[in-house]
Amino acid sequence: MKKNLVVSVLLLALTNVACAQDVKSPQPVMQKITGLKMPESVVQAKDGKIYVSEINGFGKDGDGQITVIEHGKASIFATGLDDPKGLAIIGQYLYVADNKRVLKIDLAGAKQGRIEVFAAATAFPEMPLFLNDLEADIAGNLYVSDSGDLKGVGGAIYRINAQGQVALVINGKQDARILAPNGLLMDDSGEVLMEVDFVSGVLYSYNMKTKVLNDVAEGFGGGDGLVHHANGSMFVSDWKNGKVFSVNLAGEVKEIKAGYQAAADIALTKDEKTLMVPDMKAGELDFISLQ
Ligand SMILES: [Ca+2]
Ligand SMILES: [Ca+2]
Repeated sequence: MKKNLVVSVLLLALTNVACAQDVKSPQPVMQKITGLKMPESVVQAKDGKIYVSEINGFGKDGDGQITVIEHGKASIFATGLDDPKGLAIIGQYLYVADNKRVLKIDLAGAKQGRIEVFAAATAFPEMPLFLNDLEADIAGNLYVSDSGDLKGVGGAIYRINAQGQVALVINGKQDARILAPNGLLMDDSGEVLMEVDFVSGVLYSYNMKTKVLNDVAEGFGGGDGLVHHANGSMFVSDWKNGKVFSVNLAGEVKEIKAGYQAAADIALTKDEKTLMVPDMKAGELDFISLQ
């Protein structure tokens, strides 16, 4: 009962974020995209273009890329990345968690497609091991999860300000429950960060002001993507078991789709009518209608 109350309060705060955002209907629900090279994350820009990060060879540098999907057609947008994972858009820039660094790519104008290192590995307080999800707050800070060795050692979450300066938010040395943080979700206040852990499958909320870490829900296996819908519910993907779940305002967890080979970092379309699911091992981007 107490847990449900915590969830409701959190979701209420998160609802304000979604309402404040520009919600348009740029593209209809699309056919599954196939032939992607180990897709990990996806994001839709305001103009309707969908960007997908592709790891390609796992642990192989230089062969990662970003694909753009426009009117159902996929084409390569940027190449030469290492193992790109989490994506976030701030203004006209696409930020990419590229294994041990964070990149910034111009989405428009004369420099479209230009890649810049926004936060190098050396900018982190400790050398990152496996940078994974990216999340922006309304003030323009980025949050990035480091999933460590993916077995429970070296996990951390960092904040990167607009100047590219990196600060530790929380790590496994401070709280033993921080094993392999993956999906991140920021609330409207900019104070409460939700995260789902890839090792424990637990969904946490972390109040950065009071430094209290709360267990919100569990059972997400290899927790990966984490998003919030304006109707109050959240969606969580389980990479290891190929499933996508919804979590309602009461904190109740429901499986909405199974059968993926590896359901990676999910995202909503701008109109919030569709959930986009990169199936990493299948090399596909799937679309789940939420209507
Ligand atoms: Ca690679
Ligand atoms: Ca991820």
